[in-house]
Amino acid sequence: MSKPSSLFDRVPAYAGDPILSLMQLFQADARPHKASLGIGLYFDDAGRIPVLDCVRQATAAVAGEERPSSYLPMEGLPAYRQAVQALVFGAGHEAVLSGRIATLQSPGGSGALKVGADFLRQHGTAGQVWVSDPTWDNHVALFEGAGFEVGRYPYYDEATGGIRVQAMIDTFRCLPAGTVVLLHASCHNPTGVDLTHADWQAVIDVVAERGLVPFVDMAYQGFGDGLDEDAWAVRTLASQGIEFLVANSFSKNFSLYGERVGGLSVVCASQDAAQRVLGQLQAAVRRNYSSPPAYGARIVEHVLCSPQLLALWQQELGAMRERMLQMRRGLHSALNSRLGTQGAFDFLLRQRGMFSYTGLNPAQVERLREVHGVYLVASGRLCVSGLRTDNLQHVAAAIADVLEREAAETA
Ligand code: KET
Repeated sequence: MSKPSSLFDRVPAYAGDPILSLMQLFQADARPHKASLGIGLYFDDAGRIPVLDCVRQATAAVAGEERPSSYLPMEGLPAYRQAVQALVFGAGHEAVLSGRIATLQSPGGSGALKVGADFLRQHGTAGQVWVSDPTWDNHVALFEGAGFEVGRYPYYDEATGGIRVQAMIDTFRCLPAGTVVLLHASCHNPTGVDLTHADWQAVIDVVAERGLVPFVDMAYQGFGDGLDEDAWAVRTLASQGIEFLVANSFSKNFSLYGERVGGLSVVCASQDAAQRVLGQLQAAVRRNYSSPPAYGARIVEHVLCSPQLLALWQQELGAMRERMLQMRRGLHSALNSRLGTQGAFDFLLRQRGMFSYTGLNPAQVERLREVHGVYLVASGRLCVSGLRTDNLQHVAAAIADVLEREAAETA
């Protein structure tokens, strides 16, 4: 008699996530000179994930409050939600003052994207979302998981290192009304290449003309040019009467990855609509995870609501941003001097945020990892915050090696 088959015999093995699996490989690597330039984590110049001073102070204050751990409301803490609106849109923005934004506390940026996608799938008009080519891989999985069909609009131009704005707009022009378009507020992941203000305006015009629904992912507010600067597109969309969604995250800018702190805001035409939308967001939360975790949100709320800690956070965030720019400049000059080139790596200086798209192919990325212990994502994405004063030369030598090898092989 053959053994009865078990329920899960046919469950396929998981191939692993292209970004998260790198973190495990890296941790298992015993080489002391290894460099983590894969996952989007901010490291300081000593290679540590920092505990921000503002977070340290807020943690002490929150711990001293000693309150029972009841469930939070489905939509999260009221003061936190208000603080998120002020940070994302600006406290004096007409859309905030008129109460036409529904904001929800979410488990990180990912939780905001999932709740927003579920909400749109149920109450939006079309089951299609278009994402940039390329984009953060998980966008596709998240939206497909919520029942969307995912299309890709042209974005990065490999030939110039810029953006194919006209092709992007032409694609938008052909999309049916109600189609969701996923846009990156700043610090585009994985390319580091952002739309200019003029590009944004052209995109907003076609979004308005076609009745498209922007879903803006703002995972890196403050990592590009500043808190207000990085929110420019979001605030402009809100001023121009567009109805749209924004997912924001405090994983990176507060260095609070594990606490899962973020927000989802839906900008509506009226306060009445925002109240009904908030109700349906609550329903979406209830059937996903019921209510959000409290700890990280209390810390972020404490910082955002205290003028002194808010100023400290802005200062610490500014230092993180400056360090990443410094590392971009450092890698740029180290590569140019090793390879005797001049303009070849200028993209490092033009791109913004944590990531640079290097143009290295999967075989080169593999060689970087295997031979040199330098970890990049297979797409060639390099996380500049994994660079440090004391590993810049090693990383530059490793990249120079794989580039020279390729040149020798093709000669
Ligand atoms: N959006 C984007 C564009 C993004 O890069 C990340 C994380 C998230 C949302 C998720 O944010 P969170 O608050 O952690 O849920 N990106 C890095 C980590 C990851 O892949 O999860 C990364 O690209 O390395």
